[in-house]
Amino acid sequence: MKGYSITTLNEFIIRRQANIPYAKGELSRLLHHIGIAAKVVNKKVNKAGLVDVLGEAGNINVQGESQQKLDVFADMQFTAALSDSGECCGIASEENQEIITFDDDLSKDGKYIVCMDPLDGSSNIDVNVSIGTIFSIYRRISPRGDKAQLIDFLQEGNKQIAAGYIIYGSSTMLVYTTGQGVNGFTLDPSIGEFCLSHPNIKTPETGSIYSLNEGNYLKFPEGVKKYVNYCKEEDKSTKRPYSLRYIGSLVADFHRNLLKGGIFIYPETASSPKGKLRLIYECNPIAWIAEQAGGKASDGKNRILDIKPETLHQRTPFYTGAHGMVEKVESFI
Ligand code: AHM
Ligand code: MG
Repeated sequence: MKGYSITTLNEFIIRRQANIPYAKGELSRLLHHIGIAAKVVNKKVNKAGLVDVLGEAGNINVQGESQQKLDVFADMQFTAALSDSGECCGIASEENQEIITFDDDLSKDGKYIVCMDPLDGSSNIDVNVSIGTIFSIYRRISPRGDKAQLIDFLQEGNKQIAAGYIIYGSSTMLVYTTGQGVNGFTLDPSIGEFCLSHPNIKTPETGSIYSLNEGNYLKFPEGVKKYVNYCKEEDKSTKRPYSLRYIGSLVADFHRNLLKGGIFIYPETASSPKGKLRLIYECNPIAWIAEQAGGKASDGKNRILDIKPETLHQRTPFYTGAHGMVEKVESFI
């Protein structure tokens, strides 16, 4: 009987490294550590409901450990993995107001910084709906050997070295890019490895799904209202009316649209004039993946990846997905 061949995430990362001249393996090690943290967080996410039940009395579970909220747990796990890698001198996370610098000699010498949303869509945890982790890696600007500084984190998205997300869904997947296309790996729980399942992902040029929180319709800008109405109009030649699909978990909404063809919109609204989503650890990594898969990402007018961040937790309106659909909504705006 012939065995079947699989490509694990680590093997893939190492093969890719060979394509980059002078690569010394630092980025590969960093990605490898992100993969490990993803597996640990995945295990915890899978047990979330169970742990909550067991932990009800005084928030202490049967092992005597105090309960942590999953997003705090994910933040700690990814922070530890990045610190352990020795390749990363600091991180910015949705969970922390300020940047965190790793000040041991090895990490201070690290070339990279990481921006992350350790557990996005966390309002979905309690109801067993898909959630995700988003990450983005940059080469530092400050000199190696020094502490990481804020300027290392306020770089345009077009300077990203690697970006990706993990979706904890009906199966767990890690999707990432280093600027040579987008590849997806599904976690095979029986062997505990992310295995290449979606090589060279390309998103359809146009699609028939639109994803946004339409409950906010009355607060949308006029152009977005017009686009929403356009999505609902009957026109067989453009497959309209489109289907509305909205999970309320950016990673899950984006991932579905990436594979099936669609647009994700989180616009500015009357109550959030800058939108809701954060530029550096939510929009930039997703935008780069969209572009690498042949799609598009904008704030309605400008390319997301060209926006110069001014603050760590800066928000931006976000329109991303199939190229043709993002162009269309921009034409309404
Ligand atoms: P979070 O970072 O607090 O989890 O919020 C981000 C999430 C995204 O995953 C999702 O796209 C959006 O918030 C949903 O917001 P809303 O509930 O306003 O539709
Ligand atoms: Mg988030």
